Amino acid sequence: MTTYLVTGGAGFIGANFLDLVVPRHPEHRFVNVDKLTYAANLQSLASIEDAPNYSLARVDIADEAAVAALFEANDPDAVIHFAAESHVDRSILGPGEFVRTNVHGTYVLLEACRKRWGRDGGGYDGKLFHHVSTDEVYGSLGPEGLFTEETRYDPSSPYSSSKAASDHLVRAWGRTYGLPYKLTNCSNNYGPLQFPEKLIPVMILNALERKRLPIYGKGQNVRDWLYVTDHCEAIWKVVQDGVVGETYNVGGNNELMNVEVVDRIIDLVAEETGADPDELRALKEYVTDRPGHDLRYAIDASKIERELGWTPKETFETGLRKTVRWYLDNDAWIDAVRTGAYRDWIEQNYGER
Ligand code: NAD
Ligand code: TDX
Repeated sequence: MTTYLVTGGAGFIGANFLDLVVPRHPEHRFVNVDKLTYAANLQSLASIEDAPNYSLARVDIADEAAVAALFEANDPDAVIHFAAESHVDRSILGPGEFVRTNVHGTYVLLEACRKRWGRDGGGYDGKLFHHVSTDEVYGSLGPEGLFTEETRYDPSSPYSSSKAASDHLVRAWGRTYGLPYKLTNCSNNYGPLQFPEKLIPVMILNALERKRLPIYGKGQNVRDWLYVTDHCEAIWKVVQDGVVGETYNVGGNNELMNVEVVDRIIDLVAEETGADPDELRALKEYVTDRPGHDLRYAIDASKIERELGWTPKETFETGLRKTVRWYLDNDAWIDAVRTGAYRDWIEQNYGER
């Protein structure tokens, strides 16, 4: 039996990950370590909350004493580290929490692993720190080229620079203390359970409610979209079969301009609900651009494909249809995330654009 501490397991990707691996691996124990911030939703974990190999620990990863007690109580073999402040626009309006959780929180976890597993503990044999990171650490591409694992770091936003810092800490703990680590840097995820502050759920829910569809700048920025379960399968594959000390880029080979994404959402919402697509198209509104807005992200995922045999299963068409259907079918989940704090955020972010 392996005990995995899965940080940030009540968020979008973490919950999809637990939903996939907990039922599939009754022989392992999964402890979800989550502070339960605005981005968490326990309803996302309804299908596994009673599983005998699953438990939840409400812990702030930046709290050294709480993390030490967590390690003492659970004696983990591996950490799969999803927990982060993840939204670029929030990082622009309030960067402090991003440094605290993403940088200091990662440091606290690394130190907890070093103390428990390192020279003073039982040793690093069979132990693993898997760090879940983003392609945004590489900065912005022009019209040509792809990010490889060798691309120089050049982050633009407080979010991406905090993730870049955390990547550097993980590699430094590997080189200096011998901590066994693996890293994945993934492109934009979409799918069920994504908090409605990110592009795709904002556009789906606004289209359903006939609210304006706010497109930053000219809408020409390009992102590489990957369905969330494809990302989760990639992480599990790297955790199981990846080489310690290696980094794997994960992407969907699926580059689209933001306006193209919005147009596809409009078509699908119209198709699924019988709405008039022209009425939905009229909701599109070009608003003030994001400061420091990266133009284009694109991933070369050939290393994980070649070395570990991972490829995405969903196309953007199949994945986006599933996603639209999921938001149509899950009113209770949507109501649960739309607290007063959510409404304040919408007002703050979009109010003056
Ligand atoms: P999310 O914002 O949906 O969820 C983050 C989770 O972390 C939440 O459950 C939150 O409660 C928890 N958390 C935040 N601060 C914490 C703290 N101090 N202690 C403990 N838990 C805390 O994020 P997501 O989109 O699921 O992203 C998960 C990870 O994947 C992040 O590390 C992110 O950088 C990375 N990533 C995300 C994407 C994407 O497109 N969403 C792409 C590539 C990489
Ligand atoms: O209302 C919007 N209008 C708009 O035009 C929003 C919310 C976004 N956008 C644009 C900005 C980006 O070019 O859409 C694109 C995608 O925006 P986000 O969904 O905020 O994602 P992004 O900034 O690309 O970052 C995401 O992918 C990489 C995640 O939030 C990160 O956690 C991940 O690391």
